Amino acid sequence: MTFMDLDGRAIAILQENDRGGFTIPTRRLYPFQWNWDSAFCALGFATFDPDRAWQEIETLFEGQWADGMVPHIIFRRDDPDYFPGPSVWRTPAEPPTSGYSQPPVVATIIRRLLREGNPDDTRRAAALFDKTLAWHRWFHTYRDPFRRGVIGLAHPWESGRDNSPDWDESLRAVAVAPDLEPYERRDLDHVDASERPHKDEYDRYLTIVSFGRNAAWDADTIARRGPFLVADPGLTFILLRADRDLLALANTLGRHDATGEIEGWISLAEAGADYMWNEAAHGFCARNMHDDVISPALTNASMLAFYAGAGSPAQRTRLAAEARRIADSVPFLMPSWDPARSEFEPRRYWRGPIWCVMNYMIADGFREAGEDALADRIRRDTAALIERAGFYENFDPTTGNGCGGADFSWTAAIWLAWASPTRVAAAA
Ligand code: 9WN
Repeated sequence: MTFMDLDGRAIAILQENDRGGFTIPTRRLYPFQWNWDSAFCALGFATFDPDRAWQEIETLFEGQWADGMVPHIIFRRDDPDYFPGPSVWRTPAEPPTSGYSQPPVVATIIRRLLREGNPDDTRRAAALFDKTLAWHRWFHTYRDPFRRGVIGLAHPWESGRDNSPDWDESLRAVAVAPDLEPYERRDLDHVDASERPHKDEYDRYLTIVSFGRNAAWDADTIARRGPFLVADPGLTFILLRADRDLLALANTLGRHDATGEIEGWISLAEAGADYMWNEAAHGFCARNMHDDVISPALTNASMLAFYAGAGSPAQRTRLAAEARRIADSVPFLMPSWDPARSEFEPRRYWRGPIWCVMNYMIADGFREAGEDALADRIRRDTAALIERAGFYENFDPTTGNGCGGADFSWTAAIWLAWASPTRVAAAA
């Protein structure tokens, strides 16, 4: 396929996965609206249907809870292809949703839509401002309960990096509920088991869900007394970057009433990043917020320090050196776990494979930090992976083969918005 053919195919994927105002990530495997997937889809739609881009974010906020949280899945209706569906979550939400959130990339994406859009977009951004502010406040309140300036996840699904070895030790410490309801996974009907989490992990995922259900999904109880709270470089750095973009939006939109609160969050996070610094790994790593045990290795989320503008110059120099080491060790960047580690599995999701959305954010950060060679390599690799394998959910960094679901919405969106050579030419 030529680049133009791939552009056309990417548009077709977004249109085929459009369910009327919102987009599913891929057929069958993920048949609902997912939080950060939708935000990235908006970037793709913006390249050919700007109105539809805004609508994607507006429908995402239809799922927002009264306490400000924007859930990681909006179900709207049940679908036998996915487990666990709304009957397992039993949240009090309408439309039915899950009970955890996902990385808040929305403010950053709204800012980009506004920058590249037309004057009427200001009205749509203004209408989304308070909702986004409330969601950020929810993260700072309920996912940083000890006011450390880092954001913890209450469930691996909240990180968006569900099966990362970052959670292994904290997850092992979760005792599987003896009264766990029997369940049947559906993901294994659609994707090979070698690319998905093990049963041990699913038992614990569902045990954590049952804690939330038994706590009637009270955010304070979940954060303070729940079985799992791990500070995540991914959530922390994505929120720090999103806070900076929300602050810029507040200034553009004349919302000076909000700037003091957002500036406070930014200062806290800039100071808090040190909590996740792992001297042995030369980077920022996940850390259990109850027992302070730190994860041993770098991930693609560690590399988001540049995107967030976090870390001292010395820390950033060491982290960039690690990125170059990893770049020399695999044909394609950026693996989701350090390939030098024994836990590295190039095809099992979040334990090695590459995600285009992570690459987009990491490269953006490297570019802003003046690390142009790394930024260029990541963009070239992303384009090459899609050209060779197609629009897969994720990719094996050792072979470039596609893994997980096919015809994947956010992969198509990232192609259109950033990786396609036609996009690079248009932006030049
Ligand atoms: C659970 C939809 C989602 C992504 C996540 C990714 C995967 C779901 C799952 O798919 O998670 O949320 O069932 O595996 O890990 O990042 O948003 O694409």
